[in-house]
Formats: sequence, C-alpha cells, structure tokens
Amino acid sequence: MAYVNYVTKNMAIKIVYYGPGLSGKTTNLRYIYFKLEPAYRGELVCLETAAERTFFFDLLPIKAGLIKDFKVHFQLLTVPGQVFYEASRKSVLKGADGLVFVADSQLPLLEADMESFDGLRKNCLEQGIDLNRVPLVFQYNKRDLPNLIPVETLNRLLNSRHCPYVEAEAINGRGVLETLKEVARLTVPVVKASIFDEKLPAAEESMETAPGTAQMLSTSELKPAAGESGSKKKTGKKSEEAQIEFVKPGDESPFPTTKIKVQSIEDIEQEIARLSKEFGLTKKK
Ligand SMILES: Nc1nc2c(ncn2[C@@H]2O[C@H](COP(=O)(O)OP(=O)(O)OP(=O)(O)O)[C@@H](O)[C@H]2O)c(=O)[nH]1
Ligand SMILES: [Mg+2]
Repeated sequence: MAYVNYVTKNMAIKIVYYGPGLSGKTTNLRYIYFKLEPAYRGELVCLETAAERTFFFDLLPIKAGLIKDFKVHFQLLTVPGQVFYEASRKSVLKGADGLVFVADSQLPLLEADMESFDGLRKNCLEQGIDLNRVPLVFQYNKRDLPNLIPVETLNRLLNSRHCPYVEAEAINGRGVLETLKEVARLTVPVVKASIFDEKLPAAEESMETAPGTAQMLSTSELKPAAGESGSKKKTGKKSEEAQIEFVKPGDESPFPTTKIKVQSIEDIEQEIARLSKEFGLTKKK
C-alpha cells in the first residue's frame, strides 16, 4: 500500500527486489544510485554484513514525477537472499506495491531461484499480497556468465503469469533501468487506481502484460514535477506524455563506493525517521 500525505501531496510507492542470495539485487540499487542525478535520488542505505551480504535491506528513495498533483517517490528496497534471513524478508515485503524478482541465470542456481520464488509466494500470502495480481517483473540476471539457464526455461518455471521479464547484467548495468521502468510502468496505474478509487485500465487489471524486453517508461499517468521537467521530458511525443528519465547521460562511473554502512537498529530507525520527515509521509487513512 503506497504511503500518501494528502496535506503535503507526497506519495511513496514501495518496490521490493526479491530473489535468492547473490542474485544481484543490491547491485541493481547501486547501479541505479550511480546513474541518477543526486537531485532525483536520496542516499543509498545498505544494511550489510562485513562480507557485503544484505542482512536486513537496502533502501534507495528516488523521485519520479507527479501523479495528479502528488509528488511521487519510489522507495526501492531489496530483501536479503540468504535463507536464514526469512524474518527480514517478510518485514521488507510488507506493503509492497510492486515486485522485481531477480533470478540468478546460472544453471546450478536454478533450484535456489525456484526455492526463493516459492518463499516469495508464501511470504506474499502471509503479508496479504496477491502474487497473482501484484505488479511483478522478472529480471534474469548474470547473463554475462557461461552455463546459463535458457530464458524460456526460466519463464516456464517461474513466470507462469507471463509477467514482463528483462535479461540483465546488473554488474555492468545492462537491463537494470529497463527493469525499474517496467516495474514502475506496471505499478503506477495500480497505485493510482487504489488511491484515487479509479478503475484500472483492463491491461493492468488482469496484469497479463505480454512478456518481452522492457520499453522506456512512457505514460500519461506520470508527469514531471514542477521545476523538474527539463531532462525528464520526452521529446517528439505528445505534450501530455512524459517519461521518467533516470539516466544521467555519459555517466559511466563504477559503483563500489556508494553505500552507506549502517550497523545498528538505531541507525535504521533514524534513517526511516529522516526519510519520513523528508517526504512528509504518513500512512493512508
Ligand atoms: N558476473 C556477474 N556478477 C554479478 C552480476 N550482478 C551481480 N553480480 C555479482 O554478484 C555478487 C552478489 O551481488 P549482490 O548484488 O550483492 O547480490 P544480492 O542479491 O544483493 O545478495 P544478498 O544480499 O545476499 O541477497 C556480487 O559480487 C556482484 O558483483 C551480473 O550481472 N554478472
Ligand atoms: Mg543484497
């Protein structure tokens, strides 16, 4: 359920990256962080062990434009993939508006992918999320490596809903922004419909979006926020139509130094309080 503040006209949409350990969820967020201009994103908070494994979550807030006159932020979160962090996964999943399932494409990891997806199914059930309807995008990651599971197999075993899927190499950014745009494209109309009590367009209602490589997010649902239109506006399109332009052109920085390490629960609580204050967020009545 998106967080909405009707007074400050802010809205936060929660997107959770889920998947087995080491599939590349944190790498997705690091890449997005580096590609976005600072004006469009907050800090990347990585709660990880000394071995750089997520133990609670990573969080990256990004600004995305307007729905009606509400400023929209996406809160991108990752779950920890290691099996013993089940409690963290449940807690992070709570209230997710959209999901990205990051699968590891390496053949020996197929079982881990399937187990993780099974876990997602169970956890969604517990959290009251309908996995048959929630906006969901599959990212088949690590396509740069040898010994790959064919995409058709991944689709057959994991993606029975025929959700959009993206082949990715998160380590060098391939497919990362496409995944984000695809999940945003699916999620925004659903959130908008639930908040403004609108009827969903038929395609989103059934969520039977055809599989295929992601397109640039381009939707009349999202407009650039006032004063933020410059680089985000798509040229040569209908003037009403806008797109989220996450990429800072020409910025090819590698991304090993971006994370803020937060060690304690107090740090997490402080960070959440800071973000809530920044966005003026309260829960929807
Ligand atoms: N070759 C290759 N390596 C990748 C790719 N994406 C991520 N990695 C590497 O895989 C390792 C794990 O990546 P993370 O992003 O930390 O994985 P995670 O899913 O967040 O793992 P957990 O936090 O344990 O759940 C790192 O060494 C990454 O550099 C990819 O597309 N190709
Ligand atoms: Mg991680």
